[in-house]
Amino acid sequence: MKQRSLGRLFATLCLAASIPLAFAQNAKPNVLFIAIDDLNDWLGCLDGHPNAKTPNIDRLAAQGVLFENAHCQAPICGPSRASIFTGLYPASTGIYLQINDQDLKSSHPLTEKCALIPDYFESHGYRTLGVGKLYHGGDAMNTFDEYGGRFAWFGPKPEKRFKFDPDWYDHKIGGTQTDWGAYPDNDEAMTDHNVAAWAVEKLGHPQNKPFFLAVGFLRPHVPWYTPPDWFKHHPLDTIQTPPYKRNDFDDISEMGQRVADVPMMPTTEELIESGEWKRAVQAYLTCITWVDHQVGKVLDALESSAYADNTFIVLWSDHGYHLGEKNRFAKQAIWERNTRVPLIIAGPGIEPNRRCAQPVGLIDMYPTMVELCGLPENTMNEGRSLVPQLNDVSTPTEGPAIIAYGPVNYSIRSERYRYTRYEDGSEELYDMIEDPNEWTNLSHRTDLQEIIEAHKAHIPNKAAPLAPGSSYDINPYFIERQRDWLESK
Ligand SMILES: [Ca+2]
Ligand SMILES: [Ca+2]
Repeated sequence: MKQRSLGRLFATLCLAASIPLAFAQNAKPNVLFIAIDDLNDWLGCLDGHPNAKTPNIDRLAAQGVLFENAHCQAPICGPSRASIFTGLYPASTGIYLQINDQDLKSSHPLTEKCALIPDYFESHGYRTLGVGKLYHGGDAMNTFDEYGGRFAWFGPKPEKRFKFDPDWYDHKIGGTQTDWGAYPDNDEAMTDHNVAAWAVEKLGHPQNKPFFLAVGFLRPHVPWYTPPDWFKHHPLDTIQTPPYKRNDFDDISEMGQRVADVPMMPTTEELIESGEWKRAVQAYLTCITWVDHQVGKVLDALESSAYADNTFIVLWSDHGYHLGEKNRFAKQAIWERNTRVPLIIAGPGIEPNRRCAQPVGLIDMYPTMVELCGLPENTMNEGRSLVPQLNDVSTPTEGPAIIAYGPVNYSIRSERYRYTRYEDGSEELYDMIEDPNEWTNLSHRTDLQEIIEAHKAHIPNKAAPLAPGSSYDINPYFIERQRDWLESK
């Protein structure tokens, strides 16, 4: 996308003394809502990894506000997306774990009553369009006026795995799509290629109503396959592995380790032994560069469309991912790299090239978009509108980001600290400025008890029991506990 000219930008800013006033009742802006699956903070603009190559997402960040301390509300697809689309916290709905999509609305009196994002926009005069992975499952796609398809769930798959199969290891339990390598031969076979093409086509069509267009990309979700040509962006000899400390778990509880234990997934020690760590990192980075390119096509299409000047762009990922830190290659934990996500908001009246360090949640996107578009506030929304931060990035948010993993494990992320409390009461506290890798658990420091108490106060007092339809079979701890959580009232 070409940089907007300064004159044009200045004119836009003058029109928009504050963002919500920018649009009269009858001239509603559009929304382009871009979801990326399993993308951690390995973006050029987020400084998450020295090899990150994401020119298109970086240029979007340069056009708006990059929330550099944004977090999911649950560290796995289903509940994270349920929280985003309902505007409700997992502790309110009971959707902490994967849930069958047909149960999303009926799982709790609150979700039954709430309007999912597309429904809310539709009821306020919008045409809603969606394509690719938005909700975790398929049924809720009916909430869009027009849905372009999901294409293949995991993307194209070769007949045989290239690098990793849990069946090769005696001690592995369960199946995983995790694998990496160059596949298929051409871009056209990739899910994301088709998702981008559908969105580009829609942006070329005249719309007689304001639109909400949601575009859900699949990579870098496993398997980490991209066509061979994409690997040239990340030559193996340039790849740096992320920081890993062998005795890192010495100062955390057994419960903390159990909650994060996903036996089917590769461990760092295994990939060090097989010599595959760098290749796994290379493939994940390549998938990110691949998806960045697809995002770029959609941004280009918007820029050259009739909607370039009256469309808000919101780009996010549903949760983060470990690529060897903490002896794991997985999501499904409540450490920083599992919950920190890209969140960028750009559009008319939003100052370009700003970074907001305030803690925010993906749950805040719903009320933010509602306010940006001048729709009436949805009083059921539990998130906070980020319009004050879009107007001035130094405006403090009212509280930290709250992340749940099951009804009894929480992580609270403030501007500086990350506090975590597990089911058995064991705790972790990290100073994210001094210790960005979360290597030194400070929860036993007597001089920090006040800080701990201040964070602990944000753990929900009441947690809804596990929503019916939840099922989670990848982690022994959750398999053991979820029946109790379903029954607890
Ligand atoms: Ca995901
Ligand atoms: Ca440690």
